[in-house]
Amino acid sequence: MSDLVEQSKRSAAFAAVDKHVLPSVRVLGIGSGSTVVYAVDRLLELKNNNQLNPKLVCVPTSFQSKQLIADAGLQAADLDDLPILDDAQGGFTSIDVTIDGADEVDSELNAIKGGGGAHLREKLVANASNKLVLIADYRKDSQVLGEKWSKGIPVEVSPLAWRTITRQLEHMPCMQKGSRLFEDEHPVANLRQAVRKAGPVVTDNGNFILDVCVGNIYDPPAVERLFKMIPGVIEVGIFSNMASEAWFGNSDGSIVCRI
Ligand code: ABF
Repeated sequence: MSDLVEQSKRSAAFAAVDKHVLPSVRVLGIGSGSTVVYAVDRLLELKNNNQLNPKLVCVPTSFQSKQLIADAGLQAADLDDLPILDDAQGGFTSIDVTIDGADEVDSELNAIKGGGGAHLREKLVANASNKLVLIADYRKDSQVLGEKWSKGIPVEVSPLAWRTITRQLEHMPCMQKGSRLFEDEHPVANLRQAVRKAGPVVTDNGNFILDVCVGNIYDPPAVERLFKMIPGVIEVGIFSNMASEAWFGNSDGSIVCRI
């Protein structure tokens, strides 16, 4: 990875943490991936300067993020062990803000996630958060999903029916009610393989991942819903209308925040 890319991940992560992890934040979701490592670096600096809430609790989205939290000496908690923030108002969120990476983010803040295979837990944590803030380098910033991320939409599936689900995904129509959902007439779903042909990648939850190539995605919420309806699909790596902000580090050292 070039220094420029690493520097841009770091600057996006630091800026997002500085804006959102104020001493008032009690519960923080911690995403997964290499950009989030920089976010935790910044949290550690703030902790050492006594600038974090002393009661801060962090909610991990993967074994990797659990380890990052532990290594930084921060307190971890599981999502369902936390109280609901605004119970009296009938809400369901228990996390103030979650900071997470992404594989691609479009102009409306829809995202592809799951390149690291953690999108089930990432979506559960994002859904339970008042705010989802994405952090990424300039290579992930796009107008239309699929423009930049060419590896396909990560779909976590039950190992019991992955071949059936593969066929069903590959027969998914690209049009619905006269409008185009995605570019390719014939989607291709690839079972994600471990390095050196060591068999399928198995997620933290014991499932497989299909990477579904469809070209550009013109209607992310509709594609997310369609894929999600297939029995055996556990979670789809399209996060439509979930993020409230995305921070991108640019190659010239500047930072862009999209809202
Ligand atoms: C997680 O890590 C994922 O949803 C996404 O696939 C990936 C991004 O990783 P990186 O920050 O290393 O590009 O956030």
